[in-house]
Amino acid sequence: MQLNTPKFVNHPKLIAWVEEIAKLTKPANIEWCDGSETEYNRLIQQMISNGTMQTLNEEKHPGSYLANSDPSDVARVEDRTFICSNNKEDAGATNNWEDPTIMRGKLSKLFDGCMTGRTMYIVPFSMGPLGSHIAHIGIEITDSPYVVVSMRKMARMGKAVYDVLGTNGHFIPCVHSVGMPLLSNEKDVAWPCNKEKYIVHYPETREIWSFGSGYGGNALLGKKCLALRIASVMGREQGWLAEHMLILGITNPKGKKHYIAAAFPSACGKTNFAMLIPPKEYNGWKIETVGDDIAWIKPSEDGQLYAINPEAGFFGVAPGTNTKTNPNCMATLHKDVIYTNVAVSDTGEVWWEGLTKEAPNNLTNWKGQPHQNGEKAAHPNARFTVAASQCPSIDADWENPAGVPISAFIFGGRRADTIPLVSEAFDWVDGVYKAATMGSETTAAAVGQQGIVRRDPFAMLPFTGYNMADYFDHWLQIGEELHAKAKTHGNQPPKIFNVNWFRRDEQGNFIWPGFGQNMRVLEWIINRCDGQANATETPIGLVPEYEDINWAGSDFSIEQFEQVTNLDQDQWVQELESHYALFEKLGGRLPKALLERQELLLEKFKEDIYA
Ligand code: SAT
Ligand code: MN
Repeated sequence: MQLNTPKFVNHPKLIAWVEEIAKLTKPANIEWCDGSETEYNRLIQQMISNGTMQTLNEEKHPGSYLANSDPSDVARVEDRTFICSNNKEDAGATNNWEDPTIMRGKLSKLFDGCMTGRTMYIVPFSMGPLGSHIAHIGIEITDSPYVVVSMRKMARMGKAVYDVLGTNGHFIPCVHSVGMPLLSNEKDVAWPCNKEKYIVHYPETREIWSFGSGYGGNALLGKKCLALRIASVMGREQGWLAEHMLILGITNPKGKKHYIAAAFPSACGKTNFAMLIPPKEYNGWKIETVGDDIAWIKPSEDGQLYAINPEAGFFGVAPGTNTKTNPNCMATLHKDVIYTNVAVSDTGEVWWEGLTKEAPNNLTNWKGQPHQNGEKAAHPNARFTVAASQCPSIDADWENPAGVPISAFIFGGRRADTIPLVSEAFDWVDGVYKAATMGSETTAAAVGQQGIVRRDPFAMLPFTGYNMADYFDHWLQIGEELHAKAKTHGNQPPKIFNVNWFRRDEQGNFIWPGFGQNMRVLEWIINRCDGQANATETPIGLVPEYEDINWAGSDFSIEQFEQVTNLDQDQWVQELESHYALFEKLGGRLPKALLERQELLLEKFKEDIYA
């Protein structure tokens, strides 16, 4: 096997690792990616000729392509995702664990010869601005050209990464294979993948190994695997946070700007919220986008938190996105997009549920078959992959290596009932308790049943690379240090809020209009941070009354407000029981402060509600 190491790679350890992986996986060729446009176009053309991708209407979708996956490979596979720490306890009760020695044995068998007949690509990437002190470099070895072209949009990918790495810089090794050796007499399939899948993390050695899937969350290893699971472990050791959060900037008519970071589970509207356009009555208000999925957050010496978006692109959910729900996103998609699992019309235009009211005639669905009424044309987890720089609302500081200062955290689940539209935590510990016990209905972003409420602490259930109880403790410690420093320097640490855009009426319809109307809640949140809005105390936090929200241009009634904010006794008793169940599952390492909060909550609850 010829390594053909190019001149721009001068890192003996990296070269030795590539050689080792090549020996194991036995590819037919090795390509060191340089991230150039020529390389990108060549790979796209190659995928068009073997049927992985198709071109779209050049006028409507310049530079854009569509890939439809194997129907069995459409989402993250949580039950096949493993945190293989040396000790089981360090992975904790919410992660799948396997002994690292046993897992290495299994994987070495699976990876042995798995790239036969394929090209092995070496993809250098930086999470965070290239060369910035907060960025981390990864090298992904993959046999999927779809992964290569997607990584070029989602991360800073290419030759310049090697300049930063030099001869001995640190990188996180990521190995990915679709797990389908190609024998010389076989014709390749359009989307190779293996029934058997493994998404494996070794937190102590900071390695990622992914086998059998080509889907984004399982295969673009810079994203969930590195920037969340491995980064969360690094953050805990080094005193920072890696979170499943969007980051947005909000400027009021007086020109005062705040940044907020908001955690929602996958497919709960992070991209829409990050690109929100305020209602027209909000003259002079501006929302700008820093990131839509991941935030790396570091405390400063004066008691503030600074956040960066480690990514360079958006891998967003297409269904439901349209010129009303997210005009900024639609504008972002005007060119150079890779679509996955959307439908396409006979004129080469993409379509998904919710893009327009009616599906166009002669539509081909995401499985490549004629679309039938009553069936989904696009997969519910169909995605677009696009460079963040194309977004009209992108913030001027989105690549600032120092990050942006965070004024508030928002946590939101998808809940048909129980959880009110918005509430403010009493203090940091209370906020951590609420985030820790957050529940949300499952979505199509992960394989499995949908619409089931599960506890999704901090929207990080599938993404925390270590023991969840330790993760809560890390948040508590960061808060403690932050408050001490902030006090000394006269700064205000971020406040913590909970939101729920998804309350439904008895007919199952959403009550809150959402999207741009979320601005009204955001304004209340920002005003609370500035000490300029009223709140009423309830057992579960501080909440606005109807008149505390700005309703200019809205016909949302006081009755409807009551419906999205009311606290139902029975539902809350059940809710608290499910908090108990989570805490029981997490066991002995759970911070005492959270158990105390739970007792306090129960007491308050009884006092206020049963009184
Ligand atoms: O598929 S991804 O994990 O990248 C998206 C998501 O589920 O949040
Ligand atoms: Mn996500």
